Amino acid sequence: MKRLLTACIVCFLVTGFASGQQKNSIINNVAPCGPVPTENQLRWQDMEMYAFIHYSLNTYTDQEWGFGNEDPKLFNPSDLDCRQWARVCKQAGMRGIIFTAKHHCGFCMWPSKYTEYSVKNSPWKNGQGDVVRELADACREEGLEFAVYLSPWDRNHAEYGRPEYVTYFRNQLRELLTNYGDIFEVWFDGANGGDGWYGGANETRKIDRTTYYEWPETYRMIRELQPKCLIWNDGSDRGDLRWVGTEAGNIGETNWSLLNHDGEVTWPMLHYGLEDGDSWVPGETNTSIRPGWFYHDTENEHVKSLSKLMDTYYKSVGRNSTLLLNFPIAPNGRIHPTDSLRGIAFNKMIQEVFKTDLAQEAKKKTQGLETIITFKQPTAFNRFVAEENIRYGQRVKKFSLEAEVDGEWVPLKDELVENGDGLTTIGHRRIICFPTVKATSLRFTITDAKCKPIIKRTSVYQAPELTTDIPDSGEKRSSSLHYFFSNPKQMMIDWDTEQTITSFRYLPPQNSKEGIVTHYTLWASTNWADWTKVASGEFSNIVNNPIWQTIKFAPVKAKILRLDADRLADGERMAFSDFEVVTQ
Ligand code: FUL
Repeated sequence: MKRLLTACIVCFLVTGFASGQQKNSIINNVAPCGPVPTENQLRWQDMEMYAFIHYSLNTYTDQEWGFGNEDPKLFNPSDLDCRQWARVCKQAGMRGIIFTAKHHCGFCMWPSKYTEYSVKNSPWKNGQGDVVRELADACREEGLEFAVYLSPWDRNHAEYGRPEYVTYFRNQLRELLTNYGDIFEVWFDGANGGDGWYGGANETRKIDRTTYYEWPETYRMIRELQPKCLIWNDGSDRGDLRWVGTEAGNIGETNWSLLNHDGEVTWPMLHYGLEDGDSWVPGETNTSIRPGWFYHDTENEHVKSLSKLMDTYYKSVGRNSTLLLNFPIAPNGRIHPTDSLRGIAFNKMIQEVFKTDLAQEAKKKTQGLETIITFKQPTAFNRFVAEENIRYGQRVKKFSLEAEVDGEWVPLKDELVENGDGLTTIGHRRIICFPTVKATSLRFTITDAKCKPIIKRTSVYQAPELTTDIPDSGEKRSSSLHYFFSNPKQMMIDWDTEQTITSFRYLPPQNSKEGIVTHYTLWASTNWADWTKVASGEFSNIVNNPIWQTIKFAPVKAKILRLDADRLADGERMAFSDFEVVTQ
């Protein structure tokens, strides 16, 4: 195995290994290694997951990009509820929301005083409404951070392409940065298709992205108005954060948080960062929970599955990036129940996977660049997490992982990485996924680093397998009902609207006793937070005679039902052939 020849000491700052005082003294002696993050970037990186919300006239025209001539009168949601958005996002584990205050069509979701093309000329709330305000308030109530997407490309504005438009754009940005409290990020989409309505000109307008928007001037204004705000810009001027070169929801397995301040940025630089870059510009992985960014009825069946979302998590947060996950708003003004459920299930699964750090109870020994975690007894695990203290720069280039099985060291590979380069870069957090291994010890070896590595934490987990016998995407849909498994022994059933429920019916698997629920508890909730026990008991003789089982109870109001499998006839996961809910 290749090792560094320099005698390096890995500073482990895990609780229990170094006391608080030791921590400080170790850290105080460390010199930064290359570019380092700003306080804003450090805070941002800790957010890990936050939501995008796409909502505009497109929602009513079934488009992804509006042309700029869509009628503001189309904006008239029956049930717009920013609190619902914020609640869903919070339960989905999002720490903030970035809202499309203005998308490419130019329609403003706040009553900007610089244009007539906004909510003020829509029938919604008789033109008195302000979606940006409602969402900013809702975020604050839920303890979420708030941010705005303001499209530089504006297909409505007559002056787009001329200097007057840049003044208009800056005026709008000033409104957003002064009237809505703290803004954690501004998102300047670089898309520019050229053609548009442009106040009736209906033509193609090309701009020079490197000069037209005069970004340095705009950045100065942002820094002055919102000193804690991060700038995302995939245009020519380097902001604080970078795009990762794809909207599919993944960043490179090698991911340096560095770029060069000047010069062209190529796709590999976006996706993998630049090992020797001169500036700290970390990658933000943006993707939508659906195929599109805006809501389309036709995509209701294509909301990303739980396993796809977990894959996205591992390939973003697990690769030294953050995850910006989009929830589109449906025409009624709410997040669709399928998206909410999937988002919530996603967060629950993350909590489930990272619930117990198996390394806590184990013995950890670090010598030079090698750490051995020895378990009390052979232990099954399938996830390894390493975190660098990035405050002092990103240092680790390569590392290896091995498990000791029956006295032999077996190499562990990242199953989400196809190339043969081994394990590369750590950064803020690197999660390595591999098939479950039962081992007595785990060896983590840093084989190449730019400077003396500073590892903040290492941890080990056993994630439940997401196997096909628990469908993570094929929700049962009878009328407006959806269901999913929040864990192998718990099924959630949700409706778009509150129901009065009188019984629940369960048909067990017909050909095997594996997964048959013999003892159950049924819970009801109207808000995901408060649960009322509806019934509990046993399904008598269910194994020998696997027929429909009916649980009857006094009518109960619920939006969500939860079935806990308290005991199974066999196996570790509940299973069923069918179920029904009887409503009044
Ligand atoms: C892209 C835009 O063109 C899409 O409409 C969407 O807003 C996405 C986040 O960025 O560049």
